[in-house]
Amino acid sequence: MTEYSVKDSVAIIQLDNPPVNALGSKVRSGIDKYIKEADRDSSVKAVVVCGKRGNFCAGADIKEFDGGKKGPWITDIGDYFDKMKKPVVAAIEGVALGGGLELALFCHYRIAVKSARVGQPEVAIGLIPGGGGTIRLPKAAGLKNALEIITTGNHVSAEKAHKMGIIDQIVSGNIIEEGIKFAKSKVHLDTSIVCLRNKHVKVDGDVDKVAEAAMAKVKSKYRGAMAPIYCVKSVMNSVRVPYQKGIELEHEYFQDLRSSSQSKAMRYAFFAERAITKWQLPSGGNYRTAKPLPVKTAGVIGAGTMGGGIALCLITSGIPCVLVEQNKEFLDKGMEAVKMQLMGTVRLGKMAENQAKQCMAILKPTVNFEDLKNVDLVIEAVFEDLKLKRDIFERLDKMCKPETILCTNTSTLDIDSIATATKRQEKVVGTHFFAPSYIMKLLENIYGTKTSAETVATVMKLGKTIRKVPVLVGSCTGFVANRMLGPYSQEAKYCVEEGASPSNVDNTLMDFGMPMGTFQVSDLSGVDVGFRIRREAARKAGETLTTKSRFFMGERNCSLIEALVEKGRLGKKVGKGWYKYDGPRGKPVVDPEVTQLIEEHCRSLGLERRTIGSQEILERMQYAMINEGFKILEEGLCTMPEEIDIIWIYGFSWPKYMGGPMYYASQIGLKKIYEKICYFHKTFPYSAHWVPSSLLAKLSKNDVPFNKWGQAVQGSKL
Ligand code: 3H9
Repeated sequence: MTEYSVKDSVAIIQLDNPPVNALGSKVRSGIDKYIKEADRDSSVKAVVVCGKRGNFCAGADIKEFDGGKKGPWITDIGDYFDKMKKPVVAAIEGVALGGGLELALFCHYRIAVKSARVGQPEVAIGLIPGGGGTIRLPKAAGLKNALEIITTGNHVSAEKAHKMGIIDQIVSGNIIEEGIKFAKSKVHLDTSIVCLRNKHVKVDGDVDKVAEAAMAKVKSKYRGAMAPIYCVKSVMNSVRVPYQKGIELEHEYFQDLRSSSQSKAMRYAFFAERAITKWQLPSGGNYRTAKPLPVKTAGVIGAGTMGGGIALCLITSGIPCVLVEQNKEFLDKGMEAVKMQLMGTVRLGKMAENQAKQCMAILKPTVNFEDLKNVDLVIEAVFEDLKLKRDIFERLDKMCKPETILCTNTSTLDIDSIATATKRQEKVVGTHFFAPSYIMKLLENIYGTKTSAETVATVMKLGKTIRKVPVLVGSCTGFVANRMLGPYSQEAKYCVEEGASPSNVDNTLMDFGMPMGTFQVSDLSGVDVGFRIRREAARKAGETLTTKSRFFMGERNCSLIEALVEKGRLGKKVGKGWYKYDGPRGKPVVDPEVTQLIEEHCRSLGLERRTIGSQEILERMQYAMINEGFKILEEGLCTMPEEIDIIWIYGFSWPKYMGGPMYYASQIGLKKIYEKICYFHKTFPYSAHWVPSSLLAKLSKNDVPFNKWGQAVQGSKL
């Protein structure tokens, strides 16, 4: 766990806790023991603290947070470091995160290789740094930098950290040798001068104003989340109260947050994000055995909003991309949008201008389909039209080299129905991006009956390369994300038909923690988009949808979308939809015309309206979607509830501090949810989404804990 050796009169304390040298209780005990041993040994003149396997330390062992406090706490060990007369040097490679950076901040000096990263990412798991970081990082980096690092949780490169004063020297070569050399050069210096405990915090401007601005920023940026607020409070203590008091308050806040439901949910989400990388196919292939193919070049078909965004993801990740459109006009329009998006990234300071130029240089726009001949992977992003997609796949199959993987960005169509147009079904896979595709993190990868494990491994790896969170799911109409979104948004409309207003619904969702309400999203993506999807479904079913249709395909129907489209209310792009907008950047404003439209719609259909409270809105929207989630598990389209939760977190911005809908269900209690679903099924018999999932029935009856749901899904006894 922690190793000790002496070389050249320098003691080396090396953290050894695979995979990332987390500061578990045994590691902390080891550091505590060895720092005292180094201090006692008169032949030792200095100490180097470092980590094994190319990493310094990724912070506390998050798994230990669910139990009680064990072993010495990092600040207690740090107090001993502070008293040491022998210089202690943190020699950093890989990462020094969370408690890892805090450990380094207790050392008198910090050196790092250029590729190292440091940070305090505790906020991402609903915590504040609890090992002195909120008090000592401001002393090393200044108040402003510390606030930024601690409230965002962002990693900082070694070079940037050096400029901020966190790192004393950037080194190259063997990190232990460099550590020894550096430590020896400091042997005769007074350690109390460099000890961070004794340093003052650099403050730019008035302390109260800095605090006010930081608080306002985190409250608006992370609405509803507790940890960022505590981060600001605790960092401000570094300039407001004496050192020891600051450390004590930090510990108090940390412990409160550690036992909070928000942090528990976020810790769950952290491990869920890692669990879903361990995918498996029903046919047997899995993440361990399947080798991804290299993707050195790629192609995208369709330069519309989706295709352009996907091309951007590829080129900004260094993958040369051929972008194909059917004609020059569409291609030019698409290229202009890609350029604008890149320029926006430059303006935001997220990319240097020459980097943007390099990205554009590896994007090849073309109207010649043949240019896709030699790419390693193609992503088709054309209209949601099966015949068109099948034609494209048939052409691609004939033209592309045999190794090329063919991906479809369909959001609804069954993968097999597209794959069967080719003679390489094992190389056909769904890669469903979410709008806006350059920004949204989720990549829903969908396997068909014949998709090979090698193909899946390739798109899972590609997802990571292009900075997405890839989740593997089975194929069905709408896949996991849109299939669950269906009942969720249908219930929103039914609530409006029964008496709520669109703003009642949206405000309820935003109070819960969603960044936007469902009607605001509909306005943003275009009311006509939903309208066209419904019209197409009606056409296929041989039905006609009108503003008066109470039933559609044998189920309850709400035709408010048709009523809005009839009045030209197509969404934000035309300044009016469910709300009205003052210009393209305007905020949604309640429009009396819509209120009147809804009331008239209900009157003409003889629908009675009543007051609907926020609890009912939430229960109907969320339980309908959770019920669908259990059906998805039951059908084996996901292998674990974590996959569904990550899809909602990264695809629809479900608040991480609520852990995802399936985790949320486990916190409410399955029995309660099941009973409510049965009640809604009785009350609203014409909605298939209220037919209770039989898996949910079984799990709730047997009170199966969340961590056993996956086994239940895979068929073992409940
Ligand atoms: C803290 O420090 C509190 C202090 O302020 C106060 C107390 C001192 N614990 O992400 P990967 C596992 S709070 C336990 O796939 P990568 C992870 O689950 C902590 N396990 O690799 C996975 O396991 P498995 C603050 C951890 O290369 C494996 O390591 N620190 C921890 O893409 C590989 O992880 C953080 O929040 C941990 N701390 O990324 C840092 N970290 O193979 C959290 C990782 O079984 N960690 N694991 O699935 C990270 O950000 C990334 O893991 C890291 C590596 C960048 C380090």
